[in-house]
Amino acid sequence: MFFNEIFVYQFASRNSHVGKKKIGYSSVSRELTECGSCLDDSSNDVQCSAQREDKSCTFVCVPMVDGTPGPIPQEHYGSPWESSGSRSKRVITILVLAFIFMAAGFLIRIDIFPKFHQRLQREEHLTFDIVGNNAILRSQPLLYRSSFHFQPPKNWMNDPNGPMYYKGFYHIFYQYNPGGAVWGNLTWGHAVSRDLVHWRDLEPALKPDQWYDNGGVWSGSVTICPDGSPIILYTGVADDLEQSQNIAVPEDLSDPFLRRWVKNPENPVLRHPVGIDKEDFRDPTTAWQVDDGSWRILIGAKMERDGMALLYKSRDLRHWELDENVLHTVPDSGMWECLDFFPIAPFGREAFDTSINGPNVKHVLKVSFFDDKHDHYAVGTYNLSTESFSPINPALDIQHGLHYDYGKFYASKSFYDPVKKRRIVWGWSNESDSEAQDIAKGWASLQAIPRSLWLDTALGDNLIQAPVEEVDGLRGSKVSQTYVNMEAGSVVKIDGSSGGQLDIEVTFEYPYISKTLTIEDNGHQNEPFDCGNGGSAQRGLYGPFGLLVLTDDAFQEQTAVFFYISQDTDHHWVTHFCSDQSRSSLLPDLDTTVFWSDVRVLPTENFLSLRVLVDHSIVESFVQGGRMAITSRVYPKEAVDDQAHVFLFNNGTTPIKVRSINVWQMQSINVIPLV
Ligand code: DQQ
Repeated sequence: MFFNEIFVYQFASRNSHVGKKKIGYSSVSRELTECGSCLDDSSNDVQCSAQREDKSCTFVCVPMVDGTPGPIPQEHYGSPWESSGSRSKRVITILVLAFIFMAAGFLIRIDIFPKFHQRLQREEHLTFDIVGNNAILRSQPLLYRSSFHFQPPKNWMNDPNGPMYYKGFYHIFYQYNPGGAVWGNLTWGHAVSRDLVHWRDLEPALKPDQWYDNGGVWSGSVTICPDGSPIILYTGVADDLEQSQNIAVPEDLSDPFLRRWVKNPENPVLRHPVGIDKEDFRDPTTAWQVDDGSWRILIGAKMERDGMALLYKSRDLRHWELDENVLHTVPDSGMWECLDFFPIAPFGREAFDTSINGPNVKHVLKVSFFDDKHDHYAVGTYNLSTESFSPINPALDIQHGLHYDYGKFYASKSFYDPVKKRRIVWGWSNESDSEAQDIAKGWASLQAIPRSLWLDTALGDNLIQAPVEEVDGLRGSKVSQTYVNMEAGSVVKIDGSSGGQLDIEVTFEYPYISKTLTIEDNGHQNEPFDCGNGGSAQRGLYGPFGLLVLTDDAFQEQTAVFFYISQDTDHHWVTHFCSDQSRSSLLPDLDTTVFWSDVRVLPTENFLSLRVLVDHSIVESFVQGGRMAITSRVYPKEAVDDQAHVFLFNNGTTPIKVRSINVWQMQSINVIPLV
């Protein structure tokens, strides 16, 4: 039997060891991995035991040959989870080689660094300076491509995954089918941006290539570890449809694009628990760290028909235990997908990083309901001792009402932007056309404009959403009008506002409503208002009034986004906002749903405000300062580009005053394909 000379090294941090101790057996020692793990490489060949102290790990590994101890095999050091011993050897080798190379370069007067710098500059230039594929000729297949929303150069995309900021770049990953314009073969597409506006699409970060994810690399999140390195947690789907949770880490942390990711050899790190079907266990959240240093994640699940947020605990992000409590559950709500859970400041727009908690901190729980394809949320408190979430306003719990968006916006995912100290949410905007049309277009789905999120302090239980401020930088020429009187049944064209790429802001005066009016005056004869029942063609006392966008001069095609104020059956006047896809196009086979919901208007607010981003096939409306939002997808045939106009309209029977309207032409962004 052979024994190596044996030392145990203790590491205080990634790169510095604090001492070594001779103990008598072959050993491998290791610092804590990025997120505090003592990662054990035990196998049939090597048996290790790990001891985790406060900030360091000690491994004692006994190499096994035919069941007896032997020398440590070299390949044991080769994985991305390598010991710092092998890492430092490699660093020394690289430094020596670099020195020899530089000395040789100096001797033969090769100008190494200027060339290197030129290359870097060219990369930068490539990243953001060339004309993007979205801006090229808008011939038929491109007619409905967006010009300032993110979409990959071709093919199918759905959920946003693991958004983050790393070394000067915003990253977005997304569910992507490299093989076509329909859902399937899911990989993690990947793009980077300096400004959340212009993008460079990269090669997919994760592909289905392991037994546990051969059926698809599904949604997940990124957690930024305390040392700044990111770690992906994602759902893998096996051939037998089992959903499991898995880890991947960057191969090279010095690459700000993080182009290559390595799956953990110990995947899957989480299998579905007893009582949860193998097909109902997915979409891990970003992890958050609590006071004792341990981590938490949520995973979406259902038991029978009850949707729930399963809570898992870990000391190292790799070994997880199911908590006896579920964080939250709603009977009969169906499968919960793509959960998001984050803290929010009680005042102001400045956001908190995901692990912040305390007496003044509120939390947002967002659940994507598989059954109705909407992102429901509630503002509440997270009680760490009971590991539970309770909504501030029980009447606004997850199942009741608040959605990020009442239209086409799903599977959203937020992240904390450390640069501007804000929380940004991305959401998937699916198509309203048919699968056959998507195949003909060669692409399907957009990401909605990234939105900043903060608490609506006036209400305390509601969020405000606004396009990230960087979008304002795309505004070009502008037309404005102020104090426009809209008589009953009138339509006013906004000259100079034609085109398919617009940012529109409009403010209406809230109409005076006499207290003596009855529900009959309102014309609804005790029927509760339903915007789906005729859309903008309904006629009441106060509404519909608003905007027609992507509308041709003959009004054959029009997308109406509008307010409608009506008295409900308990005699309260309620303001509604609707986005009507039903008259948007002369083309067949489109989803013609009218999306709508109530708008919460404070007694002190004597106005109604609306901001609409129009981008060829997407109409994204932010209402009352961002208190609610609705996204529609439309495909006009005639009302395109310079045949697409903007009108103010009032189809109600009471005159309405417009305080102001501003319409900006929007510039196209660059989405540079991988070259
Ligand atoms: N999309 C992913 C799932 C997720 C669903 C698969 C939500 O992980 O639950 O593409 O749209």
